[in-house]
Amino acid sequence: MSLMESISKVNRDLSSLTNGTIESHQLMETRDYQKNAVIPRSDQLLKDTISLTDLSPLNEGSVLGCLHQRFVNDNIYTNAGSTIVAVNPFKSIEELYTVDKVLSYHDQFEDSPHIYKVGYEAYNRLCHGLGKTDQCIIVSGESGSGKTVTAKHLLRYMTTVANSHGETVRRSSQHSLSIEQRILESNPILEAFGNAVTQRNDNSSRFGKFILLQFSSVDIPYRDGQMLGGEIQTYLLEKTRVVHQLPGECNFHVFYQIIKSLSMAQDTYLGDQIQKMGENPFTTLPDSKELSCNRDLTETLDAMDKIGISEMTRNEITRILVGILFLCNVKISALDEDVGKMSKEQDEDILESSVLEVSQTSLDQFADLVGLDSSFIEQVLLHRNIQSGGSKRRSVFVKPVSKREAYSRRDCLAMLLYSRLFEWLVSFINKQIQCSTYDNTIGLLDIYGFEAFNTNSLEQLCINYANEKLQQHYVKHFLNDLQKEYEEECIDWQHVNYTDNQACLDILEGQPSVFGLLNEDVQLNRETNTENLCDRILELSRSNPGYIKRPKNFMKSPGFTIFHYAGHVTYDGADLSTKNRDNIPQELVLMLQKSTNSFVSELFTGFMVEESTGRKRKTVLGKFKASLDSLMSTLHRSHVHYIRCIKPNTCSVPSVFDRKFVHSQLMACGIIETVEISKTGYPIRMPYNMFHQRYGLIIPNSKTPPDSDSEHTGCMNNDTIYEPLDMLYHKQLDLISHQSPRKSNTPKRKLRRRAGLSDGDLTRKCC
Ligand code: AOV
Ligand code: MG
Repeated sequence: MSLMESISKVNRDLSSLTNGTIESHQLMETRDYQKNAVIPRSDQLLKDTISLTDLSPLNEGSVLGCLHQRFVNDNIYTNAGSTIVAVNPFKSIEELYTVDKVLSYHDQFEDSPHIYKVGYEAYNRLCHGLGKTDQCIIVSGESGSGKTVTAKHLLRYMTTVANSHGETVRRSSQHSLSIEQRILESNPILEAFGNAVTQRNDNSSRFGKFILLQFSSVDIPYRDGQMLGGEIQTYLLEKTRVVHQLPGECNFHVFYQIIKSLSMAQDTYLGDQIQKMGENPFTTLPDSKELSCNRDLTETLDAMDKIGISEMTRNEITRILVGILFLCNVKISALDEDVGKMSKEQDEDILESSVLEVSQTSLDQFADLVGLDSSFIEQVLLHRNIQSGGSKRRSVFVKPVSKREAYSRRDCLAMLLYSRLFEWLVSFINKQIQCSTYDNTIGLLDIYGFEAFNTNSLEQLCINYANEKLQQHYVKHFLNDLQKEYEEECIDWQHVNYTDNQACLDILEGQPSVFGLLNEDVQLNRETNTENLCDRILELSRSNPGYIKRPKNFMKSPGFTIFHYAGHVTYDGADLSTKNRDNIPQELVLMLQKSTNSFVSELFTGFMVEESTGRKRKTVLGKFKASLDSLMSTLHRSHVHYIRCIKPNTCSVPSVFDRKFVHSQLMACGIIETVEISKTGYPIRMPYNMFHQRYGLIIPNSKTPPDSDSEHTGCMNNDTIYEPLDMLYHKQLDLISHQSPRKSNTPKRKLRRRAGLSDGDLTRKCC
């Protein structure tokens, strides 16, 4: 029998072990696989266990089988050591998220895996000062895996269990919504402005969000662990979406909400404006399933109202949004242009000497809505300022721009307005929810998931870099540091190998790196030649061969392929440098500052554009990296909890569990290694001095408390006692936190073996 035949046979035999969930035609099917693609499996596959650490044998097959079995039974959450795996059901399972459920986890009546349990653990640690008191919950997973929904449920959990007990925190005289309600109301606003339909997710977050919930200290009587406020930090809104969307994708939700709502409101000014424009007023908006599935504008405006945005400001915001749509419809053409005879390339490269004109109707509408004069806008769109001379005798010349540049100035204006509006909203929300004095925090991180499209640009580079950073934090913090700690404490430990993504991060942000080369182009103000830039980037493969590669169609479309932890992605080199430069012409900002509309001019008060060149010139990548570095510092200061979201299939439909697809996600994020380490490791750790403070009384011959967190004098007498005490410490903690006793008995068995004791001896020795 050939190798292929035997593998096929094994495959058939193994299939016959499965239960009735497998269709009969699948049992009959014969497929050929490479030997290393076959995963061993056993009847454990049928086991619906709440914790992957209980699986034996523990391997990719049994983990996959267990998650599948639970998914079929609507048990979407499973423990993987201290991490929770959440498989997106793509259907509503209401009983999972009732208020009773929240309370049953809060009161510890329930212990089965759930995101509320993670919420409980974070809140409990914060309240009882176990180790680092600041907490962070990282929700990760690929695009459409359920991070945003998970983060919303967690936020609801926190606002329910830590609410201000009816005490209304008033920030403005006319609004008396409690702080928790305000925090919750920020969600629909930011989703409307920051989420959009993508190829992967109908409600994809196009910005990263880190919400830091602020709590009172446990020492304040009657106010222990009370939520006092919050602060939202956002990361890189994908503003290019305002002017350009990939095929099958849409603009931000709020635009569709506006069209749907205003086109019905005929007797209003904006409604009339839209009616006048005919059937398809906004050619720049792609058709969208949005119109049927999206929230209504009134919901977004209601949330704005509740959070304290006045009716006048809400109207101004709506006007700006409609204005942006009109602006995107502005057409630019040359007066001497014979459009019919020109090729696309000729059309885009119309010489600077050609006199350009702008379609007046859309421009007038835009000008009216944002409080500017249309001839002033036309002047700014079609001319650029050139400065000459030193700082003392600086002169400014005005030069006409090419058609291509005029369009890019128009797009820049639209993106600038939208991104400032988004920043204004975040800052307004923060003013409404922030508390100046607080003691501890719980951070919830919901960042855009890993993305690989047919065409990937700077946005995907940033998104995938952010995911690499989070993966590195996980690998370093959980898989590496934990094992190092065991080794340092001389615990009998068999090192578990894991995939480190440091080499990929070196390619992205090291010296030299993709980021370095892209930034250098901007700082030295190099004329960008895409092919040359990509060639320089591909040179990086010399130092790190397995992580970057020349794509097959390089000659046709220069770019580079990066092998990320979650899969390989080919980045198109074409617009990378321009997007990274993100040049905002000063003239645009000065124009907006002169708007007669006070809200528009307020948006740009104090807004500074970047210097065009020099080492200090900030780039998009530079700013993004700095914001992520700051996030990483926050994570390092906090006790981190992980939730790994898994997408069960690529079609976003319920009841389909694509094993191959799920397997690739489990492998990429290191779940198998996590489970292995957790199974043999210790689930709870505590500084020595805190241990002594709690248990010193029962430690034989221990009088002196240790001097510091790491000093273990007084916590043990000798090796024999130390080890059983270690067990006692877990046992006591289990009792104190009312958690069920640890399921895994591996450390106990190990200790017994090493100390030569039976279970009974262990207990006697401890107590
Ligand atoms: P993401 O945040 O991980 O993607 P979402 O949280 O937006 O993904 O989830 C995508 C869709 O999956 C949602 O719109 C829901 O329809 C469904 N879904 C997710 N979690 C649940 C759940 N617990 N119960 C029911 N349906 C769910 V992205 O932002 O694209 O990275 O960038
Ligand atoms: Mg999301």
